[in-house]
Amino acid sequence: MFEDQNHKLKISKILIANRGEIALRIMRSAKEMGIKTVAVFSEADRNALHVRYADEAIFIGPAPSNQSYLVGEKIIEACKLTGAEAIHPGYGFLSENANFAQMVADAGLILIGPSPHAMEIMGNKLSAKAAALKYNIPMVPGTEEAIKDVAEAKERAVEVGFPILIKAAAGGGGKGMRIVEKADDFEEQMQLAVSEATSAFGDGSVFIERYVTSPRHIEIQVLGDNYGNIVHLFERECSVQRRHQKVIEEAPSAVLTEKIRQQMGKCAVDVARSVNYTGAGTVEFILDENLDFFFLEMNTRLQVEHPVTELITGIDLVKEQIKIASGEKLSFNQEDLKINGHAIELRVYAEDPKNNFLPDIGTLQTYKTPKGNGVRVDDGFEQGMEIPIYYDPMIAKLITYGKDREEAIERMVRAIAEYEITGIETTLAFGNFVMQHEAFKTGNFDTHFVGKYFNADSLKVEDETEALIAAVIASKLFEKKSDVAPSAEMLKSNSDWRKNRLKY
Ligand code: MV4
Repeated sequence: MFEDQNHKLKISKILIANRGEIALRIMRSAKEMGIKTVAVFSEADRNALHVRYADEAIFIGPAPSNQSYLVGEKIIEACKLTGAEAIHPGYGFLSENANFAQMVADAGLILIGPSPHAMEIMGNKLSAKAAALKYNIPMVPGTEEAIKDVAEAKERAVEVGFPILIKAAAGGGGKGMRIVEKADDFEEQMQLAVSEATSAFGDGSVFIERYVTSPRHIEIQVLGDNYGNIVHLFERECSVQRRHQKVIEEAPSAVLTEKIRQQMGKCAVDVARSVNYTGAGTVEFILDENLDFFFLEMNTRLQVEHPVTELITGIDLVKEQIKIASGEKLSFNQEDLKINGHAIELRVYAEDPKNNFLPDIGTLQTYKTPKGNGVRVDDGFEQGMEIPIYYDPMIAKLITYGKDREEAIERMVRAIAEYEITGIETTLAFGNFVMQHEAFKTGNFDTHFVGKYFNADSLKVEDETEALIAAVIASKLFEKKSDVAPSAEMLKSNSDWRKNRLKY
């Protein structure tokens, strides 16, 4: 590390404290910037792509992440061994751990992310809301502090109006949430919520909010530098999710007006400002049927779905993170940022949508990614590799871009059809179902989309229809004794038929 003439701290080597697609994603931007990369890997990842892509790689322990990717001391030790000056934590693992952020600073290293203080405040929903109160940010009515007295809380619940939602202050991703329909159920649900929060987070603090029954989940990407400049990079719509696991995200949202977009963007910047936020972050809102929005929480990391924002803004978020951590000023202001076109991301999970999304592990016998105009695939595997059971079941992110939403959807349908994965079940067919669904196509959906419209039969019917169409075409061609009649070989499976159908 040295200071150049402009007194900017330059980073020459970054350690990526992560694995899979996000480790590769980060290394690619580092490489473009002329920065050397260090991978870390567990026993399960000896042959992983992120290890081969990096300039150097350090073994950090057994497969279970609590003995490898989650051990801060091992990560810092790997920096010392290799001379890496900075750490990019990616998402998950140590990325939102304020203690780790402090350890990194104490070791004289740079964490590519916000300050330990910002992480700590935003790591708790109550302190996050308290910080945001400094500004005029719309929030769902409820309690502003952790509930100590159940009777008092019940009075407040009656005031706010049922249904209400009990939330764990330390929670994330919907864990520890309980809906209470009526006052009679309050005490019981309260007890359950506290014990759930205690066992899940070691912190039984809960609070209540009015339950917004059919919200859309919309989040705003922000970037802040070390000189007080904070901008937003518009919204991502993340309503298509299943049990708090996002499956499809897009930017921009099909429903925001320019006015609401500006208001939400300003609120997001204010939330970030309330903790002097630096780096990339995401401010999460829910939006109700009247297009009223409410601040929920802030995620202090680079998110899985960041590519859709990159595609519509032309900004490389990882490069910006690195530049900010190096002490550079943001090179653009809010007025420089514009939305161009539309992007959609499908998370390709090793899960079987025909079988209640049961995780499906195994070997990628065939793995061929789609290509062509407007298609980006962020992945971390190749054909022949095994999906380890120890980590997140996401294999890849398929991202399409178009001049407008319709074109992005059409490209997604085409790219899904081109994507060939055998050996494991994936959420590709589920993605196709969503893309073809009227509610999705018209933009008329909320967080209940999956529960409302999808069941295992949704895909089986599609399979049968395809098989039927194939059979009808085959028999017609056979009747005509056409010399282009498909052979038995061509018809033996759906995927073979799919590959060959363009020929007739
Ligand atoms: C809510 C809500 C309705 N009303 N809060 C779920 C995850 C966490 N980040 C916040 N969540 C919600 N909070 C109030 N007052 C509905 C949800 C919610 C949700 C939010 C975003 C994305 C998907 C969701 C699915 C179910 C519930």
